[in-house]
Amino acid sequence: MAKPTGNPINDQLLEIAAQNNISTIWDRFMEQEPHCGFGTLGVCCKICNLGPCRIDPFGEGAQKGACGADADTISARNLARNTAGGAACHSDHGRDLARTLLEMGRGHAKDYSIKDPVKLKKLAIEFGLSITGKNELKIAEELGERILKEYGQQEGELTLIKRAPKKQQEIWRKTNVSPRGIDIEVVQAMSRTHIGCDNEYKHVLEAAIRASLVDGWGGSMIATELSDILFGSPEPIRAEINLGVLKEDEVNILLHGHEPVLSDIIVTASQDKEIQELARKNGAKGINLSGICCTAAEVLMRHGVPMAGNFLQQELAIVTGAVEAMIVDIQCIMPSLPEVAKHYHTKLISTSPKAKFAGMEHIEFHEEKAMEIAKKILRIAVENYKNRNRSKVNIPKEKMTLVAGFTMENIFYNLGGSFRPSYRPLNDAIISGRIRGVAGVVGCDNPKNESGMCHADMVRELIKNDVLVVQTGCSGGACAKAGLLTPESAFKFAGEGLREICETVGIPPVLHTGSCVDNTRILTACCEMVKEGGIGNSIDELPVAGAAPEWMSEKAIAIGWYFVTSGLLVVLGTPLRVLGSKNVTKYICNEIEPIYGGKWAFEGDPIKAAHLMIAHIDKKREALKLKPLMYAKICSDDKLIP
Ligand code: BF8
Repeated sequence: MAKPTGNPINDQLLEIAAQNNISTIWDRFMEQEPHCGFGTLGVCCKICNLGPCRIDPFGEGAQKGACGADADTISARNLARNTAGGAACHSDHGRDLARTLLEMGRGHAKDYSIKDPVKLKKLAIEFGLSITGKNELKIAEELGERILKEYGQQEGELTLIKRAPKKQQEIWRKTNVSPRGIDIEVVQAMSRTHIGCDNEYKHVLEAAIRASLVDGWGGSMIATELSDILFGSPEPIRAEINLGVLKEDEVNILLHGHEPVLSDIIVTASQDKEIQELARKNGAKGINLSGICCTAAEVLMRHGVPMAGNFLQQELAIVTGAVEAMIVDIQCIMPSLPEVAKHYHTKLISTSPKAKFAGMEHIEFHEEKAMEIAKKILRIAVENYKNRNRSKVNIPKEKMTLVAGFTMENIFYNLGGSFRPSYRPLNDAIISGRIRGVAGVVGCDNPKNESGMCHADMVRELIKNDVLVVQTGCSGGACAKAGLLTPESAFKFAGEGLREICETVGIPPVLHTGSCVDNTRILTACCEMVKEGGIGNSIDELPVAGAAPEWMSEKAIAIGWYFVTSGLLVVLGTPLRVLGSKNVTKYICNEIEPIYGGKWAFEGDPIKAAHLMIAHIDKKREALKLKPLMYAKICSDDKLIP
């Protein structure tokens, strides 16, 4: 059986899985141990068929691959390809939303509508469109076309780069990384890293940086904006999280993946009278939707749909025996799910033209027939309720409440600017020393760690030290399960200064801002903090830091890169696979800071990692000559003096 995960609910379900001979991610992870040292250090090259080649990190064996590539070239190329993979995923997500907007504007996707017309118009103007005399559909059509053009743009600069402070834009131009279009930078990261192409490691990493910038200031930012326009800009909302949200007497349907184009329609379709009636006819009291992974964050923030679990809990959700259907689209969906589902009645339905899974039923989703397809899928789920084997049902009792739905816009109001929306209250709280600074804690959960414990430990340490935390993705889920995402948690866990702010405004000390593409909300919030003034003229001057304590996906690498090159320190719980090259490690963890203002750091202990961030925030406060902290705390490298 898998080793204990540090999370009692997971352990309880893992025991049931073991009794039934069901292999889970923890078992397969252990089978892989010890992990290949060459791969871990980034010095295994599989790019061409001269190899695979590997460099001896101890300097005794081969120091060059068959083509002559050394550890610097190999690890830089691997990292650039990972970054391109992550950027491609997020950017394709944004592209699909642009296509949905376009099809809706053309009248072909009638089940969608504009939910945030103010944002639609604002974004259209930002993209240089004239909106005078045009109705919303026309604007949507033109904006969809305009954004899709930006994907294929060959020269110039991305439109949304202009949101960044001037200094960041100048740095990117000066270092030749300002992205021209979205697709070109991803393609070029791949072409430059082909055998015998770009070999000088810093130059190879330039391709990685460009690809990451098209993610942060392109594809992901577009995905966030268009999701708000099409599905509604989130508002703070109270909801529930953890596998305890599954219900004994209702049809449990899990929405898993990333793109809200299908999941949002499923939420509407599930309220349809005919579907509800069908549920009752099949013996259920109703339909209980809940989410896994970032799709969960999308429907949680907009509809209050509970979040069943994070990435690591997707198999365990099926092991509860109470799930009638899991509907998946793209990203972070384990190929193992059909094997787990064989032991239960759960139907697995894949829906994206981009992703099929051996052993899953595929019902392809198309925007033109959104509602029809959503209802078809729901009927399958509902009719499966009668097949539930009660003797196999083990729904854990544990669930937690959370408040989610914070955005760059509504934070204006939540931080006390009700009459004059403004970041002033936040900046003033930082200037006066009530809040020390802001930390973005984001990313996946990983069996290398203890099921989300690293996130919670790190975040508790940060808020204890008056650092306001913003979160996305599975990290937000992990901290919600630890009870950190309620206003009440400020009383229990926050330092005195942060607690005062949270009490006054009624917000949690940890703000959930959505899915992984919504990390761009953190970028835009940083831009607003700079604009408001008093805490720096560029992102790299802000007392802000980022972390992904349990990262695992390529998307996390792309996200980390765009934060680093936008000026922030990013601390990872496990290192990027570059340690086999001293030069690449030194470059990305040190030498890059004077160029871009940010850098990478690797620290496995979440408390020490929190203190790296606090020390960084303090360094920025000092440079800005801000007032001492109101409730003085001095941070040394490894210890806080209260
Ligand atoms: O995009 S945090 S495990 S679900 S990659 Fe995946 Fe990581 Fe979760 Fe969402 Ni993000």
